[in-house]
Amino acid sequence: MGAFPQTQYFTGLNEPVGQEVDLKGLKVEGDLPAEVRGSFYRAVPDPAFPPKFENDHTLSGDGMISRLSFNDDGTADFAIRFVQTARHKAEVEAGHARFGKYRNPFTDDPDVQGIDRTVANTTPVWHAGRLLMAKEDGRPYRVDPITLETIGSYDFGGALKSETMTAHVRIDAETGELFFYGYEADGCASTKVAYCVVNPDGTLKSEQWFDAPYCAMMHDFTISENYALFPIYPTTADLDRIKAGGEHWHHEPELDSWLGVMPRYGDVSEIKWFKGPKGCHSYHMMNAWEDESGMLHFDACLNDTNAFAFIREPSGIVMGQQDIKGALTRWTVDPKADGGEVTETLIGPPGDFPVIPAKKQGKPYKTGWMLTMNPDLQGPPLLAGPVGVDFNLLLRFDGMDTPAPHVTGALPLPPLAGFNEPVHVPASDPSKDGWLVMIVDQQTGDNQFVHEAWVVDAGNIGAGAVAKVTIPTRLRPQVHGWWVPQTQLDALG
Ligand code: V55
Ligand code: FE
Repeated sequence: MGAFPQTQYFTGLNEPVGQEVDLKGLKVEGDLPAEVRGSFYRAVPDPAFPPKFENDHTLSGDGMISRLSFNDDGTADFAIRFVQTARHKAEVEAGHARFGKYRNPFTDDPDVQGIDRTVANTTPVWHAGRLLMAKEDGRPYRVDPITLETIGSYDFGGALKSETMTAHVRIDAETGELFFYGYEADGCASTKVAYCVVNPDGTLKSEQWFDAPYCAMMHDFTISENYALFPIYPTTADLDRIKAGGEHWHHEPELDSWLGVMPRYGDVSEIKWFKGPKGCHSYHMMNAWEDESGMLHFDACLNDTNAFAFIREPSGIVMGQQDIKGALTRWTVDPKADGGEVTETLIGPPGDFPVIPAKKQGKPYKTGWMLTMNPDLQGPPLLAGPVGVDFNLLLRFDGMDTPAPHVTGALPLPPLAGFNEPVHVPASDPSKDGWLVMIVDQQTGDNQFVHEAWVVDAGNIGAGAVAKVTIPTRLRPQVHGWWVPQTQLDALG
């Protein structure tokens, strides 16, 4: 077995860990709010073996599912397990990597052709009492929410036809329905997109297929009360390139972006396409909502190019990470119009990992939170994650349902520290803001790190953590998380 490449994706905080742990009765310092009772699940990519290709990166890492549970007695438990994907098992069996480049099956060892190559490493999705580890290049894996044992690849009881399911689903808290899509639904570099609605009991209610304007990396989407919104940004796949052993994604700055809008219970033939700016890209949307006049607003963390250097570089885009321009950006369209162009408004600073209360999904909302870089940092940032630098400032926005949202709170970290994406824990009193829970990483020496879970008052983030749990084991950066209240875990029986 060779060594891991000595690149930013495999060194420092990004150094692979690959250790399954079970830590019980961890001490919670400070005042843990009674409302923070439940489990914080996290998806963590962590390659078990050095990759076949030196230019491999974060997105290929084997999925690990992590659970931080806050106990009745005021302590916390922490566990992490590999998702036992078919790919992980095939590699453990051989003792080395057998699958090749990110989303390029033509670079795999011949004897693993046909084995499901997804790594289930992006989002733990909780719906209808099931926990799914999702990644956009394949179907999710179902995991036991208590033991973290892998149950197996999940296809909604045989109902799902799409070969893929996105890692970014949307749940309407009022109806309990799960909305999702899968792109490249029938194979590598296909334009087919499957749009799916899942009943509150977890049964698949509908699956409809449509064609995207081109094969794009469709990482996230949104719903509003009446519509489903599909953004298309020009990070594109090409089958010939992939067959020749090239990268799955290239970013194309000269290509238009699009926003597809359809009635969320309608027929895919009703999709209208609204044109956006050329060359832009967003990984995550904060929300979509309709105002009183019926205009539809789509709020996204938009950049002028793809945020990942390992996508820009093979595309011939030469620029430093710090030269990317971005903003929390609103695209407004009249959903009754027959297409046209989006109206773009910049409503906040650059950043990513937007968070809103689950009950505001698809609805006019007042408040959101987001991670960004602290412009006043008095020292070096923490080098980690897929872009190479960790976010170190948490912001709160209010007035999201107005034309001019504004920053109403900020929590900066010191040098050499970074936030992982927070989850929102609702308050029992709906007029209260609830809590944000997240892992904070801090570098304390040469290849030495401290990892803490922070519980922050979502209504007063500037006050910092009201409670903290030190996690006494090395952690790799997380992608997305999910909060599951204890009442829902108890209801599993
Ligand atoms: C992202 C992450 C992925 C992926 C595609 O953060 C995009 C964006 C962790 O895997 O496969
Ligand atoms: Fe994501």
